[in-house]
Amino acid sequence: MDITAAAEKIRSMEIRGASRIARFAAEVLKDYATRVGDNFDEEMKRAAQILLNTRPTAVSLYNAINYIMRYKGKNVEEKRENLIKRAEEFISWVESAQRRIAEIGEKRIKDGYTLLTHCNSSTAIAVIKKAHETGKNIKVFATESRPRWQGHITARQLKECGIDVTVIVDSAVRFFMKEVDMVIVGADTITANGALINKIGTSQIALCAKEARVPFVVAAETYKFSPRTLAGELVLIEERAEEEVLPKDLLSLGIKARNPAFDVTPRDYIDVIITEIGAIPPEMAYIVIKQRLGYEEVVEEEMKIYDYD
Ligand code: RUB
Repeated sequence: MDITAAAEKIRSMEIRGASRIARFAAEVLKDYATRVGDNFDEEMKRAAQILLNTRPTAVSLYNAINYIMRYKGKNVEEKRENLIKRAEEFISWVESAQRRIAEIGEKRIKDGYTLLTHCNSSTAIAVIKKAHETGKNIKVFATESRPRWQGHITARQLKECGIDVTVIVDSAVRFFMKEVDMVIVGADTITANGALINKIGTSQIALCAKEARVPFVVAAETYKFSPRTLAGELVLIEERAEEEVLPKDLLSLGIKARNPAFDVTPRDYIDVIITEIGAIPPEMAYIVIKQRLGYEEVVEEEMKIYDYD
């Protein structure tokens, strides 16, 4: 696939959700590597940069690209082979991590639980599905997740598995929280200090959960942890077009809209992060980044190569 077309699929949210975006980028780079000629390094770097400039918030994209772009080889053929191998390794990391998270996470869900989830997280859904498959009788509240209605995708996916699911408007979370036993959401990024960046509205849900003493659980693969934040960088929150929020007739009156796609939930609101290496407290984010993501290599070398626009 043409790199610009692939990037557009991510930008337009045809491909969306942090895991899917990362996996898609890995597949695109792998495919591109099979077609690049002599200018291998320059061409691959250019492709990586185009993909990186699509959506700035989910660090999974950055981590996927960094993992793959650390290919080595003495000549173009060796480099190509190594890049393809690394892309395949990353893709199997995505698959196996989600399976493991589902196994670990489902243990937190008791028979008869009512869960609440926000947006459409394939990782959170994997946990919920696993609990259902192990025979637990569960109900799920899925928030609409305005303005892009990802909650409808979640509701459909859960219903297709035979799970009892009820869609609620985003502003009804506090109203229903007293009926909820556990909140489970995915992650776009986990920062070095254990904060969660996820779909806009997540932090309000965490606030309501804390008030009602309902556990707030995050399902996140270790490639959602951000080495850049360990180097002191702040996560850039994507702000999308006004048109996603307001119809044209209102915009034409000069009414403005703001449309941040994500927000930050401080670590004090998070009970546990379910990763493929275990159910960890958010305070462990620093260790995950140091040990799992090759912090020194990523931050001190590659961070100089890739810049967001
Ligand atoms: C998706 C979103 C999801 C995370 C995790 O936002 O916030 O909760 O990406 O998803 P958008 P997953 O729809 O704007 O991409 O667990 O599938 O990686």
